[in-house]
Amino acid sequence: MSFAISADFIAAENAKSLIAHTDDYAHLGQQLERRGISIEAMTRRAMEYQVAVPTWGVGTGGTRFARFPGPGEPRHIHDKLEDCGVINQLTRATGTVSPHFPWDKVSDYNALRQEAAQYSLGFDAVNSNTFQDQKGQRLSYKFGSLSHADRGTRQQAVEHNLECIEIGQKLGSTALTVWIADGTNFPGQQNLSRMFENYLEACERIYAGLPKSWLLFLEHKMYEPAFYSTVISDWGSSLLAALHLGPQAKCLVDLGHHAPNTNIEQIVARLIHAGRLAGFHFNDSKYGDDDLDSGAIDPFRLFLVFNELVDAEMRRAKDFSPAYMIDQSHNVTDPIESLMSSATEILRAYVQASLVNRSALADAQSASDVMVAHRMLKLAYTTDVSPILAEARLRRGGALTPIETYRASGYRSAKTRERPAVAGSSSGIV
Ligand code: AFD
Ligand code: MN
Ligand code: MN
Repeated sequence: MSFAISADFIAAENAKSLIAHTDDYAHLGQQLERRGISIEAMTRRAMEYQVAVPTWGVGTGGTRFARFPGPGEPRHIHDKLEDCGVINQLTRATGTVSPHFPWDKVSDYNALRQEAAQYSLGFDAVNSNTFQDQKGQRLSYKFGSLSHADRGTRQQAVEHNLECIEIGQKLGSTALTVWIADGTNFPGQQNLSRMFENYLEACERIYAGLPKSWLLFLEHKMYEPAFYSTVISDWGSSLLAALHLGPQAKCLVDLGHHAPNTNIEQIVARLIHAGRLAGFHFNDSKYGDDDLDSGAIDPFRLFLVFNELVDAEMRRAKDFSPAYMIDQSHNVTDPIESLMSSATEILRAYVQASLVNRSALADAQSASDVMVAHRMLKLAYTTDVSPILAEARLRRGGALTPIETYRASGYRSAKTRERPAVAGSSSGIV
């Protein structure tokens, strides 16, 4: 294993806050014991939980106005893997990376897989890209890809997705995530029904190329870049498509892809009911696809999503094994810090949701005792589980204080010297 930050350095940093941590952990243990909860069981759950990091997340993002590059940005997939390695080394919660093609293209994928393994990383779902034109591309996606009015353009987009599956197989992935930007800006621009039919027919050909053990994740998004209509704009369209395609097609929920105030946890519950919840792209938002850090704006909503997930896990819901991924754009923070913080917030929501006494909650619901039921969720949500998260990291060789340890390591300044800014870096506006 080749790590940029040494295990000794992490241990020395951990030693600085170990006494305080031991104290806090013991205190929380007593508190939970009074509620009939074993802190040991919660720590084990935290140790097992993993969320994937997107390769595009370690580069600095931007808006449609500008992109302000950060120092020491990753220049290519090799630098991105190195950064993802640091995130996992300190948090021990992000053991897989979700690549995006053609952004992360290389000539030898077996070598890339080995390179990732050196950082103890594996590959999660592969993401295709038919929302931009690539250099030398024959047909343009300006007016759409999988739903394009032109058959040849649809076929080109299908072939790109099939190529992504091929690459993914070499990397050890088992899922393809498809998000398309297809839609219209003007009423009358296209036939709304025909666009969806074109999309379905194209997806059938992608689906036919899926290996048996693979899943196809369909990601919906309400709007942007199209503003009048979007082909896969909501979970209804996504579920219709998944049901049309077959059992290997599922619906991916990106938390930022809904109208403000949408009850996302109820959408999650419906997809669980249908056995078609693919998984998540975690982020937070105030208005739209803001791609802000998970838990930064509305941590209670994140908790409520996990409340549905833990509920489904506990009652062993059928076909339930969601994939967890982060999908964020870091414009004003160091992406490594944002991703470490986000992984922690996601894990926090998971552990908090695990504190809910499910049978007592069911009793309160049966008795229509609204206040007791609601307060049970609030009790779990207001419990500070930070010592559990820290203990899980510590036991797995990570950092008690990931961001402080990262800053103390000087990793970013070392990379700033090693990675001079290059024009046309693949870390674009996402
Ligand atoms: C989009 C989607 C999707 C896509 C990404 C590309 O969230 O996950 O892959 O942005 O940058 O909004
Ligand atoms: Mn997404
Ligand atoms: Mn998005």
